[in-house]
Amino acid sequence: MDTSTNTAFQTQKAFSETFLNDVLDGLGGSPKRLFSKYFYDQAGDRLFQQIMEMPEYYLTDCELDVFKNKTRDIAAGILCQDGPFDLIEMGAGDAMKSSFLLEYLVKNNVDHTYIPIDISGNILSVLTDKLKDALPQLKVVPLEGEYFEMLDRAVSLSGSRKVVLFLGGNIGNMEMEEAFHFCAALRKRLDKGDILLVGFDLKKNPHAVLKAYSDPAGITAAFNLNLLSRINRELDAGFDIAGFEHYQTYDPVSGACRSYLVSLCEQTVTICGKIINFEQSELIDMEISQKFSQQDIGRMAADSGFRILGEINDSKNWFTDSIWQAV
Ligand code: AVI
Repeated sequence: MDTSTNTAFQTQKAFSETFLNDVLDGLGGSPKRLFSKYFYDQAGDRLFQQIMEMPEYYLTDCELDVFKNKTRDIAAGILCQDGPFDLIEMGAGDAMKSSFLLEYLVKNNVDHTYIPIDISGNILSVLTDKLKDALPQLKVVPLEGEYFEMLDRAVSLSGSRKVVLFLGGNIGNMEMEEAFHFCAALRKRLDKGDILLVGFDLKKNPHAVLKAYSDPAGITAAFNLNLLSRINRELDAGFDIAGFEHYQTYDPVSGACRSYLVSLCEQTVTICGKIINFEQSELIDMEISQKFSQQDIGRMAADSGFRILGEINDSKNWFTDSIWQAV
């Protein structure tokens, strides 16, 4: 085994251990819970791709509307200071939305380096190749790994001011308290004057929200159930997938949109030799997709050490990209 294979093996082993511990902890507690960050194995990535293409799932189209049709406003917001900068994108994926901004910056000869961060090395190499073809003048420094580890690396490499993008409404997949800690941790790594642009899904007609997460074709249900299949595949577990059903809730007052799996009968599941008991109708808390008011966003920015420079909404005012400056 060469060193790189060995390192990859160690990384995979450490990941599996953490995954197992998180699953056993989460299902050993009351209420039972699993972390939605584990949704994204290969099958989960495919299902999420299908979700983004569903007519009911408006988030992607709304943020795409902002980046495609209000590119100049976004650029004006992040170019509040002169000089070169590093544009760091957390969870860049295929940069579907940010490529409109990159194209605009390149066309207008704005000096910057694009630093996409993603957990998937594969997606980063596809993105880097794509950008090399489409925007050969663009300087790209891809960083593969966990958000904060890679952000620390980006900050240590960076000689210029920083603009960080955190798009897609991913901040909604954290509980409010956790989201605040996340923003505060980001702030700690930035200098006064640096910029953070965060995509927030806004509170809206509750029917529209609920429809986006309980689609009639059952793709969101499959996305949730796939985590049980992943646990079966990777952690030597025996979930009977047909013994669970997806259930979605939305509380328009708090803005919390939550998904659960419901155990359809009393059952026992073995995971890596450990026995987990489920009562009939017992829930597993799977994911929060928080929706925000302007006040929520204002409070989060102020409490984590930022001031809001501007908010750019899609044409329906369903989604906002909020531009913050570190104070
Ligand atoms: C990735 N994230 C912003 C999605 C969301 O809307 O919370 C994940 C998702 N879960 C169900 N559908 C989409």
